[in-house]
Amino acid sequence: MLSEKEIRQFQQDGYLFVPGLLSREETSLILETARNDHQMLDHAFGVQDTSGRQTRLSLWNHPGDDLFGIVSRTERIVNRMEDLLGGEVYHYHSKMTLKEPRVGGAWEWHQDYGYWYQNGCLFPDMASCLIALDPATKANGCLQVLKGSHRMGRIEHGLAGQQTGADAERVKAATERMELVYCEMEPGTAIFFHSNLLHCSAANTSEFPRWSLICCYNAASNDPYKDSHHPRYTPLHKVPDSAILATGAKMIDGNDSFLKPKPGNPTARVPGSAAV
Ligand SMILES: O=C(O)CCC(=O)C(=O)O
Repeated sequence: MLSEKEIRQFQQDGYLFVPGLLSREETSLILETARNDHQMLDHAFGVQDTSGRQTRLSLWNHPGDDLFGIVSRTERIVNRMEDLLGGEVYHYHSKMTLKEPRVGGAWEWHQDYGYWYQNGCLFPDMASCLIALDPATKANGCLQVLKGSHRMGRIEHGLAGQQTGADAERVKAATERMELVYCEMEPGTAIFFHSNLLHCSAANTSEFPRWSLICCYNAASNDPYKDSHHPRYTPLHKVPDSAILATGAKMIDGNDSFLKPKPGNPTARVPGSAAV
């Protein structure tokens, strides 16, 4: 599915863009379905950044037969993940991030493996596929990555607002030495990124929302040694790429694997919360 060159690029940079991973028709279908999916939206929770602004996300562990579950099981995503991680992968979780106009807060600098390490995953053989549903621009707080930073290995993480951020001294040193890439993306474009890639995003100060679907995977060979709020190895049932349009606007129904913050403590079940 991916060329040797693309795999080498991912290994070198820690990320790979796939323009047009989803067609216009598929992307509009997903965004429209998301905006009307009450179960998904009712499970969304807010996470504050260091300035007190809030960004919202809805997160579920197991992919169902609804449209979002189907997207995360399509061959075009899963086969690419398997090429990048070097073998069978399973679905670790998916999240819809809802960065609303003028209010959507920032995500502090972090590595996803800064959190997932705590869940008993011995190796950073994990990665995410972020699909832009709205146009992602600097103005609406697009993802930012530090090119090649995954090669630093896991960095210590500590509290930053209601989120957990990577050690500030190391982030500063890294930003002085590595290229900062603003991931401006058309709807339907995806970025596959390594779990040790340092990333963040600024607040959304624009008039436009930035919703993204982020599907996260773990290598089957990296089955966590202990239970956590994300699943241990669970076989992933791939579906053909045509399944997205064939499924249509099927909303989430009866998925009991949403992550729920405890009342009064939005991050209680979400260590660090940003990379959850
Ligand atoms: O898309 C974003 O703004 C960042 C999301 C993120 O950092 C994460 O979910 O780990």
